[in-house]
Amino acid sequence: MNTLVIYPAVFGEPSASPFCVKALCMLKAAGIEYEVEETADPRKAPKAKLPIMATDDGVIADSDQIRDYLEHNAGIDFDEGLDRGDRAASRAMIRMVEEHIYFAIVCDRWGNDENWAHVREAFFSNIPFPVRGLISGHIRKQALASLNGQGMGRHSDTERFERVQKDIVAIRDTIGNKPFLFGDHPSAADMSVVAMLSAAVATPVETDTSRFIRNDSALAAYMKRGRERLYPEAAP
Ligand SMILES: N[C@@H](CCC(=O)N[C@@H](CS)C(=O)NCC(=O)O)C(=O)O
Repeated sequence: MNTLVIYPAVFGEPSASPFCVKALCMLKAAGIEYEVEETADPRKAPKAKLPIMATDDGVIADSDQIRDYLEHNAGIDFDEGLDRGDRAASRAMIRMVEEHIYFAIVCDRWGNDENWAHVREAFFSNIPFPVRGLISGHIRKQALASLNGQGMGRHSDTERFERVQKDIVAIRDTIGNKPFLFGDHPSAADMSVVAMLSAAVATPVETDTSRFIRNDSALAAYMKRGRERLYPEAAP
């Protein structure tokens, strides 16, 4: 049996992490048997990040490698029907969303004091009260240092939004009049994009990014379609 290990549900999403939501979507689409284990502590994972998937062949870390594993072992092609050009565009789209927009969302959640109050409550409330503040403060400090190292944390709120807004418009323009990014059916990129935009919108206190996505009727319709197809249990 495959076991997908993810962060628990939060803010109306099936997991606090868009990478975990994407992995859930892939497992559902692959049609294989699996169970889900939730943990708030990634330290024992091979790369100290979630999601991971325990399989008969060992532990697979990273949603990208989980995709490779499923495509090689479950006979699925998440980009079925896409030509080479669209497959290339899909890969670039996934990288843009996961390696750029994602970090802006982390800034909005962990850097913004108003959002941090919600994140602290949602992620750390099971830690005993006397040490909760210390542990959550330490983890926040580490998260902000990583954002600084990665670079996104060095931009002002306005600069960050200006960068991410261009990416979001590129997503909207790629969808165009189609139901999904590359056609009538969701492909691998939709799993990343729907999970990531949903994470942005689910951020408790509105930011420029969440407002921009929420107020865009084409994107809102796309996300609704995507959630209904990919993880209907969380669709409104
Ligand atoms: N490239 C990884 C990214 C996974 C990732 O960044 N997970 C975050 C949560 S969204 C995490 O576990 N972070 C823990 C940490 O950095 O300490 C994937 O696609 O699975």
